[in-house]
Amino acid sequence: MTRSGYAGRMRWMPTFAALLLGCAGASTELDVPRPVDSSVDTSDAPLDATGDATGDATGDAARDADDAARPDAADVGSDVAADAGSCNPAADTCPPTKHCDGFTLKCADGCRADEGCPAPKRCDTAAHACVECVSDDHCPAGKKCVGKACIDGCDDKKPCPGTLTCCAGGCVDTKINVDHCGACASKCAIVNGTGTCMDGACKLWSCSAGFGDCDADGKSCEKSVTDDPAHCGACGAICTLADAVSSCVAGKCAIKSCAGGYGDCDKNPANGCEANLASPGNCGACGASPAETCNLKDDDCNSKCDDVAGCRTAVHRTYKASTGEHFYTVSAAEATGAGFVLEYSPYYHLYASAQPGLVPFYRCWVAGVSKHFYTTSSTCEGQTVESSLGWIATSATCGAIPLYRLVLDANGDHFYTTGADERSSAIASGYVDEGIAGYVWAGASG
Ligand SMILES: [Ca+2]
Ligand SMILES: [Ca+2]
Ligand SMILES: [Ca+2]
Ligand SMILES: [Ca+2]
Repeated sequence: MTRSGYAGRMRWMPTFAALLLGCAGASTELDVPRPVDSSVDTSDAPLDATGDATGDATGDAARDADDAARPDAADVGSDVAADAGSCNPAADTCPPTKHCDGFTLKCADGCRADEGCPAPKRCDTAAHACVECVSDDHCPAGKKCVGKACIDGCDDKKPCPGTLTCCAGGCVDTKINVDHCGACASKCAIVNGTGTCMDGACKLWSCSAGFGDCDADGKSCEKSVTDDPAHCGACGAICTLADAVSSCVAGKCAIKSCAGGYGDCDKNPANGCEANLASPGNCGACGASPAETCNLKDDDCNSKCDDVAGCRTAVHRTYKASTGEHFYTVSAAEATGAGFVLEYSPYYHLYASAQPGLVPFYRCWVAGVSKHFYTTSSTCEGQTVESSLGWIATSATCGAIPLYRLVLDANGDHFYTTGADERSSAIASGYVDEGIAGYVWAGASG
């Protein structure tokens, strides 16, 4: 070791140099502190050449000889040992788990090298702390050293392990990664849905609420299933509501309109237009119960036409054996007077007043045979008009039944019956069928 070696030591801790040199037994000339390093080096030369000559030749000679046999590090180590624990930060020989503190020049806690840390930790030689990593090289593939810790990351110099690909600084499996499906930045995007990356190809995973993959291409949820009655709530979910034209509202089947004669009276679209609007309580409209009136219609939808009192008038059937005349009258007294015997009271009914579709049923007198007959002819077919019994139907309306007309040529008696069997019997006994006189009602109402 030369004198410059001592000068170098003085560079780190000039104020401590006296103690160090004193312990080593160096010459007192070197004990003089040098305030500035550079000046030490330059001023040492003339010092050694002159005033130091004696000192160098004596005290230094023995130590220099010892120095020559050992490397500087060992030399310093021995100095540290000799100096009761002192060390040299520039040639740290502290145990690996410790380091030479630059201020105290003593071994302090904190690693000085990797071997001072439990594997696989590394020594952060600046902070003298055991850390996971100091540089990217200390991290496995697919991880980078950030903040002394290996975290996921990659770049050109730090590739990903195995078959993973470095995309946007991260290691991904492009076979399954939805953001990098098949290739970096190839995002697996599904129209109105979410996708999944399978073997590098983007596949439909699920559709967003209200949409469906109705063309089943597995790539898009192209169809809104909230407003199409053919795809209502789901693809192919057809709205088929009873007696209704369906619509789809918010993904549920709804009634656009009802078939004629039907109504959605319970406001429950599931059972369609469930109400027959020709039923009691829903007569003509939901909840409607119109009153029955004399109009040849079942106003209250109870399947009984004009089932209300006062619509019809009773016609009695009577017979006079002495003349063989069948007589029909609305007068009960007339039906039993002048030798007439009541057969049916009432026999049938006519309407008491005019209604659409009804015509007067005239009572006529045939002077030639002194008998009555009945016809819708306003001129009594050329005979004498006596009166009108009431109003008769020309078709089987409102529960009307046929009133058959026959005549017996032998005495000119006109016979009217509502019984087909009786008509047949009459024909069998000599009466001639004259067809249907009109349509009458068996009951006073209904
Ligand atoms: Ca599709
Ligand atoms: Ca309904
Ligand atoms: Ca009725
Ligand atoms: Ca009616």
